[in-house]
Amino acid sequence: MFSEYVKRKKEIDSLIKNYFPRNNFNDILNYSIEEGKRIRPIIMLETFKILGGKSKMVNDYALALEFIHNYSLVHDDLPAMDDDNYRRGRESVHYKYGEDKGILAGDALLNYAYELLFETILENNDTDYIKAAKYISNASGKDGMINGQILDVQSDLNSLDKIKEMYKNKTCRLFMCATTVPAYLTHQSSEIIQEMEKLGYYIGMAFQLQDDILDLDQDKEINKVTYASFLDEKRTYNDMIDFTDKAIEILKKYNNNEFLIKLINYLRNREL
Ligand code: GRG
Repeated sequence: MFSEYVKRKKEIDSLIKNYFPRNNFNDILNYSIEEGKRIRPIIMLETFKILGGKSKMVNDYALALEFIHNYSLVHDDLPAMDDDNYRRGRESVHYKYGEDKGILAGDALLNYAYELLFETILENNDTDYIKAAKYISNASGKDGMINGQILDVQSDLNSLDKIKEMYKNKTCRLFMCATTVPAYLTHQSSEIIQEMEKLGYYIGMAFQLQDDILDLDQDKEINKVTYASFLDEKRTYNDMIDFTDKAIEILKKYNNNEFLIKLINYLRNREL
């Protein structure tokens, strides 16, 4: 990890640490949101800066996005989904606290994310803030991330196009929130909004392909269909580099892009 990334991660961690006041169920929620890499909120805060945003209310959108991401991981680990007993190097939420608590913790994080967004919107009377929140709800819902999960569990991933469609929804949509919400919050034109959507898509694809490469041996053992197991490591790596190049090409049009370009270069070499 490079030092500016560590600094920004610490900033997000300090917003998140013991976020929910301690009680039995809140302790489970705090456990659910600990230890992540915080990539999505970091990208959101940085894109906001690049687009000239100043207000602290972006923090609520960044936290809401991280909570939604964490809910998706808690539910993805459940026995009915991926059935994983470990995540982030420790016991997954349902394995530690029971399946019922895993379901409820995910539900609570999802609902709380919207409570946070409504609070911010109530304090700032601005249509673009509502559009930003709607963008997140669409990206996370049945036509976004949940659709990606449906495509994944349906198990008919017999073409690269189908795999790409699944990744676009399951992984990229939240990255697209990280780059597009700041465009709404800073009142950008529809051209810039679309460019930020592309940026998030390219970063998300690169991130997912890197994930595939890192998990390739393990995925082959369990016959899991991924971009990398469907093609091969070399072609997946080349495509991953193409996606990062496309993301960097967009960023080069903007000032103050140094950190995000460095982060993308870091992600393409990451080992975790
Ligand atoms: C709503 C039930 C339900 C599932 C949603 C998105 C999703 C489907 C499940 C998450 C599992 C998964 C492997 C998603 C692909 C995206 C991805 C690589 C997530 C891991 O993101 P990181 O590495 O996680 O940023 P950390 O732990 O660092 O926060």
